[in-house]
Amino acid sequence: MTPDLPSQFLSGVIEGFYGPPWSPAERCQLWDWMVRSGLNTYFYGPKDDLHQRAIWREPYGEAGLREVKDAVDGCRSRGLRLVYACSPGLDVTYSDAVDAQAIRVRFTQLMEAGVRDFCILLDDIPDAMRPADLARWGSLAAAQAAWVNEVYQWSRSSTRGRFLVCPTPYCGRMVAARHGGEGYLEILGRELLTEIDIFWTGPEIISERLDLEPIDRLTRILRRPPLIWDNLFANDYDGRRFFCGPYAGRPLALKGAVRGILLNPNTEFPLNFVPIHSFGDYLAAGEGWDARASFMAGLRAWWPHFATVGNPLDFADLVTFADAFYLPYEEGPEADALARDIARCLGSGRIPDDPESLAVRARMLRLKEFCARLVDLTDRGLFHACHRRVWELREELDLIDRWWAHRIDPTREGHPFESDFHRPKTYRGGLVPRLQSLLKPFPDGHFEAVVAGVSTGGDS
Ligand code: GDL
Repeated sequence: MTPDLPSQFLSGVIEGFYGPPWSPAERCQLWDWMVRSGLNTYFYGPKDDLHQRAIWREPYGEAGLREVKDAVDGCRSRGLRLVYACSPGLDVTYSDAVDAQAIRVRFTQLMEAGVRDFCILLDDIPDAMRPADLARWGSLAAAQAAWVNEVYQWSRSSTRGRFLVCPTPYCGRMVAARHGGEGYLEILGRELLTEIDIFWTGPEIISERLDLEPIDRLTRILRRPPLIWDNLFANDYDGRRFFCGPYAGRPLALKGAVRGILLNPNTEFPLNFVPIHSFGDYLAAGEGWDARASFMAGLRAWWPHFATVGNPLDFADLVTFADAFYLPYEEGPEADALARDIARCLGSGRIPDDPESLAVRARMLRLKEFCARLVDLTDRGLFHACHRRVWELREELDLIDRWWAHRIDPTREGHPFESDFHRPKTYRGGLVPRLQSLLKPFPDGHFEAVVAGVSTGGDS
């Protein structure tokens, strides 16, 4: 068997979000997109496949196993590496021989189905230790390193594939908060066999930037370069957004500083077209990375998916629309400029009926109309994937437009503004907005309680 050392740079996509896993058909589509973009690795680890976490000890049944085999065949026929994950961390006892046997049984089942590359995910678990583990190892990192080493070494008699682990603290903020215990990364780096790849999401779970200096420091601590689990485009944590912007905030030199980069993207599969396209551009780029140019190229390639059963849409409107769902830390320039211009018109206190303001209103209406027209997409999967977010954007634009009409109508002067279509409780109703109104977040990350409309810093 050819040794498969961590020399290959892993580039690919992680199915590793919370929420409904992708369908077999979506995975086939993904692999085709990956091949076209020059990516080499598909990682299977959806949090809500019950066999991943909740019932990790139970072997897959017939239907589950068929999906595994389809994934093996689908990846193999396209020359892609398939990494299969298991997340035992919620209730594993590292010192329990029965649990050690359970992971071997699971991996044996997967090997028999043709899987060669594995991952043990220990993210998103409490860092409390069972007394037996504490007595034997003294720290969570030592217990996990011993456990993973053991499984890794056992697996070597059957596979030379890559072996990955996601640590319990997997970003800078968690380490700073001592999640996983004091010295977690140092112990893991020292005790985990160096062939095993260690995931890292950057300074944050959702990292705006991945800079070289912290990665170099981490490499020294881990005694190997990390493998990046990139949540830039993940949206499982935010029901109102998706992200179809470019791969941004990562210097090209990052590619030479890590063992690989895998994207854990939007839960709604069809919305990942531009992110994967742009990531492919980034991987291929030799020097000079223009994220916006890559975004525009990705949008042009995505454009055929916006064919409709009626009059064709306008590409310029797609740019504004995609800018509205760009990246977690920024809107794209067109949407950003539109939001600023609308805010200026609404906030000036004067009647917004001058030509400049009316031009802003016209731009806003174009975006609203584009949202409304998406119902005509022939790609129904794409329409369904973005429908709820698009509905919400359209409603907000519609409300502002009604306000605008009210303001410039001399017959309404002095009357309060109301909308027939945005009524109390059916519009922005429910428990979530009520709760959201109680704690106000500030840009620096702190929150203040809001008491009867006034925010208070509590003790301060
Ligand atoms: C996480 C989870 C991931 C989830 C993402 C975004 C890792 C290693 N784990 O913390 O499954 O999709 O946040 O919510 O990132």
